[in-house]
Amino acid sequence: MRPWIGVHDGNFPTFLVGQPASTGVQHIAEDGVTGDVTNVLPPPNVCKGLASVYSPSAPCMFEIFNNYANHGPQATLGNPTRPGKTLSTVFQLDHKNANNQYLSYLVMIVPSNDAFFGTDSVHPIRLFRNGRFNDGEGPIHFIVFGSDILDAGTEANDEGANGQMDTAFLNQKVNGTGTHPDPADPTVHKHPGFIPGGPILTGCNMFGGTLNCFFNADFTQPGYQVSEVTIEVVTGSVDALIALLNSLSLDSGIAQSLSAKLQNAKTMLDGGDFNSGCGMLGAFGNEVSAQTGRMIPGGTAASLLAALSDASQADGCN
Ligand SMILES: [Ca+2]
Ligand SMILES: [Ca+2]
Repeated sequence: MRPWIGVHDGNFPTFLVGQPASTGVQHIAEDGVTGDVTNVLPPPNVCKGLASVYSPSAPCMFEIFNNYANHGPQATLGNPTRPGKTLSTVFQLDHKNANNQYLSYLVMIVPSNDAFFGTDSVHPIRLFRNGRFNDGEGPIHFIVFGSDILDAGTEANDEGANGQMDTAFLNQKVNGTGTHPDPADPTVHKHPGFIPGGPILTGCNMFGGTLNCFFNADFTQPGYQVSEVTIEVVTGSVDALIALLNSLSLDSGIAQSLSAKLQNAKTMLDGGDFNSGCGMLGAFGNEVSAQTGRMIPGGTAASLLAALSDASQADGCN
């Protein structure tokens, strides 16, 4: 539910198994509260002012991340998300920016007291290497299994068994209620799974006018798939340049040569190979410059070079 995703320099601390969770991770694991003020659906999702066990002055993940000196963009996606649904977002990153090199994420499991998954402090996802996305290996893709689910250790896993109303998305009415910390283990640890025959595995709730039941939520089953994650390069910066070139009436030999360079650059950039793609854009610029006033009129060349500058900037080539 409501994944938090942030891009940074590789040193942003999220959590460590065996150590107590931060308040920010507690907010995410117990209530899916990431502090994204753009999230307007109930429960109120702002970092501060939660009427709960949390200290009003304690920073939530969103603020911790913004206060981290070497951060890039971050995002919070959606709200309660049903199985099979896809969430996505696009970040504008610069492969040369030291604060755009790694990605971390944290996701709450609902319903639960404090089940979550994500990247720990020492294993953020490396995005760029040698000027290439994923070192030129294509999209980053992986499956999160039930065995990857963690318990934040911040709340007892009562699941409302004794009339408690503490389990988010099942019966909890107010964020932050529950027995804190988890008496079973107050540190982040592998989640033991939901209580067999307990309120979650036998329960249902109404949300958004739909009855949701959780009979298949035993993620301790072998091979249980929780989530599928894909991180890939999205470009398009060269498309405008290609369209401009195609709209011109240049000498066919020159046009073919320039078009080939742009198609190659597009292929390289789409594949995340920024060094080669930027080099190819540079070769395109050199050819345009060399032909300016010869096979390419000066005004036309200026238009191409301006569009090239935009494309180069969008892909961090400058
Ligand atoms: Ca717990
Ligand atoms: Ca709770």
